[in-house]
Amino acid sequence: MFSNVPKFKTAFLKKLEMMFGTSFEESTSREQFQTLGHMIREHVSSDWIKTNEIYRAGAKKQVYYLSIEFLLGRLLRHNLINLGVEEVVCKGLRELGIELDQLEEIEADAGLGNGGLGRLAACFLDSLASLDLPGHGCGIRYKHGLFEQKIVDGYQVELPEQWLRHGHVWEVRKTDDAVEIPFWGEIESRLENGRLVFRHLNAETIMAVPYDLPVIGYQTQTVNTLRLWNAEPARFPANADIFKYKKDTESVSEFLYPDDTHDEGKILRLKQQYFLVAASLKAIVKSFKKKNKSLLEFHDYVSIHINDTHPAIAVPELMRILMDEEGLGWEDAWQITVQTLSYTNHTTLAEALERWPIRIFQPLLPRIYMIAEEINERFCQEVWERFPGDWARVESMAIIAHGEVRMAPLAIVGSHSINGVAKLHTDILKNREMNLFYQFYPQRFNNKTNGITHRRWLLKANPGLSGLITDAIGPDWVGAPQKLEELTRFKDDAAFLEKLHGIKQENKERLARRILDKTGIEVDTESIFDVQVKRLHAYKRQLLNVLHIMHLYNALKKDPDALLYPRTFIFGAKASPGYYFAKKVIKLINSVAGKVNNDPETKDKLKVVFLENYRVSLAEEIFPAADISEQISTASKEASGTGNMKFMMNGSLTLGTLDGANVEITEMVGRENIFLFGLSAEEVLDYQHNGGYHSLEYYHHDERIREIVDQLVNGFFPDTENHFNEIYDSLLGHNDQYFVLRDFASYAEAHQEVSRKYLNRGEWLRMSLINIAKSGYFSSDRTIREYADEIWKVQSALKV
Ligand code: B1N
Repeated sequence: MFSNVPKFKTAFLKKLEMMFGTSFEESTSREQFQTLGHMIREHVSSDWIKTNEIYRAGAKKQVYYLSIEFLLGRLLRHNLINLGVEEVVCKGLRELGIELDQLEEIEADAGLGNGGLGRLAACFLDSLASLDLPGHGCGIRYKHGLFEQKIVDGYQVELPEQWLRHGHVWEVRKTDDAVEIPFWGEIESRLENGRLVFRHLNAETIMAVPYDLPVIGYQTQTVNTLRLWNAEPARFPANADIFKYKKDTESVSEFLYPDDTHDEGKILRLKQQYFLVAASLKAIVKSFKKKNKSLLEFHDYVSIHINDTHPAIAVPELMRILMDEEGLGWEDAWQITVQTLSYTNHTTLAEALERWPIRIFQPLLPRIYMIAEEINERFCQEVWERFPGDWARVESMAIIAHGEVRMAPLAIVGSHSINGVAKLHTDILKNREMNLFYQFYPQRFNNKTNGITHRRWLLKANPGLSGLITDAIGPDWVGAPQKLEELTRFKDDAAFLEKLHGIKQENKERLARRILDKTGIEVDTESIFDVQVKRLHAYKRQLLNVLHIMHLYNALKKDPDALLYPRTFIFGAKASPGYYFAKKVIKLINSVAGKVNNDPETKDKLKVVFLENYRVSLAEEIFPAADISEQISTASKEASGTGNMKFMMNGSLTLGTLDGANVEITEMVGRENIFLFGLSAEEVLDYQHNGGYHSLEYYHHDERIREIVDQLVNGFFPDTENHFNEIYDSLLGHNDQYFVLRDFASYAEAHQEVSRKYLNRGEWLRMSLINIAKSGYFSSDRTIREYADEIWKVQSALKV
């Protein structure tokens, strides 16, 4: 039905009639969108079935990527591209008078994630399928994804997100694969035939119903599965309040927790974690059993990855299944568990470390707690034997201590591989945060630098640039992104560079229209588009950016020629609803925008735009239009960052600290093709351990800093008396934990360098081209190959 335009049109019209009993003329855009979605699903169904058959019958190992978040975004265009039918569909629809661009907008943006961690999981799914690797996602089908952000009076307001309001065309409900998950109750142990048998009594059970989504690889037959679990009532208990029971069970998959890199510690979150893990492991074991292999070979057929510690409960849960349900002894079960599981750490921030009070954990998951205790006892014993008398070591490595279950130690002890997400991050894990574990299990630690799918973030998001690249070096880069390197041939080709410029301008114009439409602000597309889009967090230092804008404003007021080149600063950021400081920074950005954009003396040189409700679909319009990518976290705090890679791939130049993957971006492009500033990770960690930083000194000694910091509290923003006291206090009262003032001068200098470089268009474009050419390394295809070869030991299912 997609083989040519006439066939597509006929099939489309027929399908539309059948699905909605309406003529094309009377159909709505939503009906047209649904029709197309169903056609695609039908089209892939035979490949989906075939893929599953190959996996079921073949002796190949399967990988399951357990993640509490999958930030998918929209799938229509992505699926069309991967199936290689985008052109046919686009043309066919156009002949019918429908624009694919507009139909695309009908699809809800599936936002089942907070930020980088969830988006990484989505990029990995695309790479797994595109590389024909047998890898599947396991997650939760949250009824409400990350909240929708509105800006009211400059402040963030959260609304519940409603992605399922009109259904989700891509999903298939699999009622027959539903499983029951027990919580609460008591554990009875009995000796039966010389063996201890455990029974879970008086449990409250929740039904986990899977919804499967096809994960379509790029121009391949492979269709993998993302399985999202929905929580539903199992059996209505007699003599109980059934409304309450229904509400309580459904609440487990109701909301995504909106805390990026912060642990909320709520019981519902632990329920979600066990719900995801228990349901997924049940399904995994069931499908393994169909192969009729001995359980002792489980790890030869199954690899289970735990994305951060959120699914770390897989360690005791797999032990429970192998022992209580399958009858294995501890030693065998433990061997299998460790060899099956692997774990990625995504942050070293202390506030993200998951620890559950025993008083919550034990009653909710009584059998799991018993097993966790035994894992802990055996592990502490081992530590003690290797380091006799070293109580402090045992105490700090223990899985259960001081009334808490610690999830990172649980994940480390129960996995054969532990990886960080960028070289610097992995080094910090090995040498600092997880050093004792590294000493204990040196061979388990390894690095896997993050990546992004170039198919969504370049091919799909930036058709202009992709076309130029294909014209220049042919289409092979889509399957082999490292081939982008061939673009370096054009670094001195003025005509080519001008084309690159033209494409950037078009993308900037498109974004400018979006900005005008959404905010009413008119921006100058000849100005430098300087962009910071990411979650709002103190360590990411949006505050440094906005304080610097205040400084530029002050400078312009004193000297109209102070700015070397006009700038448009663009922000997009959601703050966790309970994160008071972060919300104040959003308000500050909007207050500065109000001031700068409306001052006749500055408004033609300086613009500040805050785009509300930053999400995947908006991101796809922003990256292609950016000149500058702000990656300005306090060094050592950003584990990797992945936005940095998306910008680079679209030809933006990074203005950043040597943090996370910025370090490797610098290695790839060379020091001369990036704007670096600020303290190194080493220096930051040294200050943190040995002291020696006094933010007041920077306040007193730098006039520019004094002026802007004072403006936070001296009535400079007329309508916001006292609004920024906390920000002021964070900088001076609490000694500026994230070294904003310490890095200010260096940051301002780097900005000047940006303007100087932009004045030389040829040189700027050459730098931009080199960034694109070197970005292939940051494709998640490279990352996934490394995981597949070095951690999971899985091979392409199509290779025999
Ligand atoms: O994971 C990304 C990295 O690129 C980012 O640097 C890192 O900050 C991010 C608890 C997290 N780390 N930890 C989280 C998210 C949700 C949550 O509830 C922690 N996100 C990251 C991909 O590696």
